[in-house]
Amino acid sequence: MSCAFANDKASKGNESSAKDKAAQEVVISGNDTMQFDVKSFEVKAGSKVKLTLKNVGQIPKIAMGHNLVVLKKGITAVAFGQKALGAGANATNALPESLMGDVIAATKLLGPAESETIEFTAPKEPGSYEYVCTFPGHFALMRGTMTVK
Ligand SMILES: [Cu+2]
Repeated sequence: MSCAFANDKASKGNESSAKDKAAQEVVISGNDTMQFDVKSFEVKAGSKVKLTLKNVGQIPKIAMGHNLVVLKKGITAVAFGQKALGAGANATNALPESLMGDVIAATKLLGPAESETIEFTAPKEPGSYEYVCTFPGHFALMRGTMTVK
């Protein structure tokens, strides 16, 4: 009786295709002049993505923190940045919980010399997906596009 149900995984989109190899890695840094060094990158639809954000600046987090938030299709970085402000985004909570419905993946807010690596699955639907830093005001400059092919 021990393992009788071990294979009883629900059919939850279990796609183990042959091309499902190692995760694609993307490394992006943010700096004290509110810039991402990578403003666009490409991923394969449905593949695993390993994304690292590094804050390479020196200004304290409370004044120049950075995160990277990948948005669902059709949501622009600018519109989302404004929405975040409207929802109360601030220097310690840059990404209010109430906005997570628009988000594919997000790093936490990083201070100087910090980095974080997140993993997510790229959308299956090809197209452009914008990303943004939601530290208040940064969306004006800190944004880019993930292209899913
Ligand atoms: Cu930022």
